[in-house]
Amino acid sequence: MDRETRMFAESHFRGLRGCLPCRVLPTPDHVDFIEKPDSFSYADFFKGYLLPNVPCVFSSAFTEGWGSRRHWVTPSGKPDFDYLLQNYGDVVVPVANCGVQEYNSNPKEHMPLRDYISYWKEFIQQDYSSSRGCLYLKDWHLCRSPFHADIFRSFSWSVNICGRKKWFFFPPGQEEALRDCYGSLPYDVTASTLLDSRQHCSPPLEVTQEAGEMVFVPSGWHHQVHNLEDTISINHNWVNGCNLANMWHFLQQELRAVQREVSEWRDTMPDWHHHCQVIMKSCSGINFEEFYHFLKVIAERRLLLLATETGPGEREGNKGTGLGPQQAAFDISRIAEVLASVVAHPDFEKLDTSVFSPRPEDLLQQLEELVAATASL
Ligand SMILES: O=C(O)CCC(=O)C(=O)O
Ligand SMILES: [Fe+2]
Repeated sequence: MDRETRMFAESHFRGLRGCLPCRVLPTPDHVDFIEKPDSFSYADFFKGYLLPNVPCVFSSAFTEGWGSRRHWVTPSGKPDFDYLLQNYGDVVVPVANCGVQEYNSNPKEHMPLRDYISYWKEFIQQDYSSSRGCLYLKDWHLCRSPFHADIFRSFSWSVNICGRKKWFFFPPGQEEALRDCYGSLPYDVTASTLLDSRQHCSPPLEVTQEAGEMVFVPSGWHHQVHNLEDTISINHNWVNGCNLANMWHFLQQELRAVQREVSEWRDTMPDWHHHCQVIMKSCSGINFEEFYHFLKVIAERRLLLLATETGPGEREGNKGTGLGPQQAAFDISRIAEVLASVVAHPDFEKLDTSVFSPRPEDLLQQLEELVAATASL
């Protein structure tokens, strides 16, 4: 990240005055397609998509050099089962049954990839049907995934190594109009039974993703994905200074939901707040203590980077290869803002933070001092 981009980003967040970005920006009416890697920089991505939190699609030119696009795919563009079998046949993979709904997801089983590939070949031979139903290999997706937003409101990218997918995107907040009378989100946003509720929100943004193309999924955008043909894709999720506040907002919502569920025991259980954190951990995968630990680990890495990389000639970052001091300084300013809110949260105050190292208030003070010191970096 260069200095100008960081200044742009920091003034963007100052302008939001603590509001979540997704609540204030208008929704685009289309998804941008980015054609040429040579004329598109990380700063362009940061300013055009990460900060405003809007989706985009990168052309297959961006993934042309990927080994998986050469090795996993036959010359006719189909999954290369022989190659996958030879190289990964023994790997045990999680497989979901898409025909069976279990809450808002699908039941999963584990099997060696070779068994999954036998199933897949048979499925193709039987004209895309099987008495075993439509089985979905997690991470190497084979069929549609239910409507969801990504874990912890992370960003993600998804590349089709081969095959095509259809994406439906709803900007943050629009999913509220799709909830049923119990507050649950629909399993399938394309279901005809949903047409009524879909009248209350704008139509989703639709994208057809071709082989080699990469879709950027912004934070908190609900989406549903359909495989249009035999498809292998690689996905990656991440959080940075741009969506960290969204993650914290999401975790507070999760805790409130737990507290609502078990509110009737509040007065009879002396350690009710502690139990809410335990339940939150098991339902959401993380609790407030772990979130503090997450902030701490990232903050310490950024502090280290700033301490070692702020010599002359280092200030603009490593021309796209590493994080660079400007991004580190930006992330620290965002962590400081979020940590200030964490420390002041009544449920965080109930934790025994005297055993945390460093103490949250001390880390916050250190970060705030650094924010002041790096303002002119
Ligand atoms: O491609 C798919 O089937 C779903 C990808 C996705 O949205 C995810 O893994 O979060
Ligand atoms: Fe997703």
